[in-house]
Amino acid sequence: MKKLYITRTAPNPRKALILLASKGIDVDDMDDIDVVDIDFAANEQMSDEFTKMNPMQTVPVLKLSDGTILNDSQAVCEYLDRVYGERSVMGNDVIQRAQVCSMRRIAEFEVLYNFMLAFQHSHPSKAQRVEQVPEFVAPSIARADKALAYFETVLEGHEYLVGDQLSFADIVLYLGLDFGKILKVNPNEQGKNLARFYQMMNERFSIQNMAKAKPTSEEE
Ligand SMILES: N[C@@H](CCC(=O)N[C@@H](CS)C(=O)NCC(=O)O)C(=O)O
Repeated sequence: MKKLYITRTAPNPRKALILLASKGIDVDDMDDIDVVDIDFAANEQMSDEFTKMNPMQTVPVLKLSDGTILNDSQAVCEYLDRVYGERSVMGNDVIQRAQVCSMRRIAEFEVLYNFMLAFQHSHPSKAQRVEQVPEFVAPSIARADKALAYFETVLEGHEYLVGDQLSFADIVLYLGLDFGKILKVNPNEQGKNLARFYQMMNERFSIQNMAKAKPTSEEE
C-alpha cells in the first residue's frame, strides 16, 4: 500500500488532491493509496516520526510500496499523473507539455510562492518556521500581483491557460489565487478573466466542495 501524507487546506498538498479530482478520482477512495492527514495545528509535520521520513518537514509526501519517498509536490503530482487516470494534465503533446511547464512555473514561482512568502513572514503560526522579516510582505504581494496581471492577459478569450482542457498550470494558478485571499488579495478583483477563471475552478475544487464530495458519516 502507498501512503499519501497531506494537509487538506494547504496549497501544495491540494495540488495532488485537485489533480486526482480533475481525473474523477477521490483520494479517499483509492484501492492502493492510504491518506494520512497531517495536522499543522498540532505541528505533526515537525514530529520525529514525520521528520525521519521527510527532513524538510513539509507536505505532500508520497511513500511508495517499496519505501521510495517523494517529498515534493511536483514529484508527487508527476507520479500521480502518470499512474492514475486516462488523460495527463501535464499536456497532450510535446509542445503542450512545454507550455504547461512554463505556465505552471510562472504561476508557482511568481504567484503562489510570493503569497506563501508573504504569509510566512507575517503570520504568527509560521514564526517557528522562518525568521520573519515583515519588510518582505508588501514586495512579495506586489510581485504576485504583477504576475496576476500577466495571467489576466493570457486568459483573454481562453477558458484555460493552455489549449482547451484543464491542465496542471490551471491547478497551480487557482491555488495561488485562492491562497491570496489569506493576504486580503481578492481573486475576484484582479480582472474579469481571472475572476471568471477563479469562479470556474472554485466551483469544482474549493476546499469546501471537495470535502462535500466525500460522504458524511451519516451517509456511509
Ligand atoms: N517544495 C515543496 C514545498 C512544500 C511546502 O512548503 N508545503 C507546505 C504546505 S503548502 C508545508 O508543508 N509547510 C509546513 C509548515 O508550514 O510547517 C513542495 O512543493 O512540495
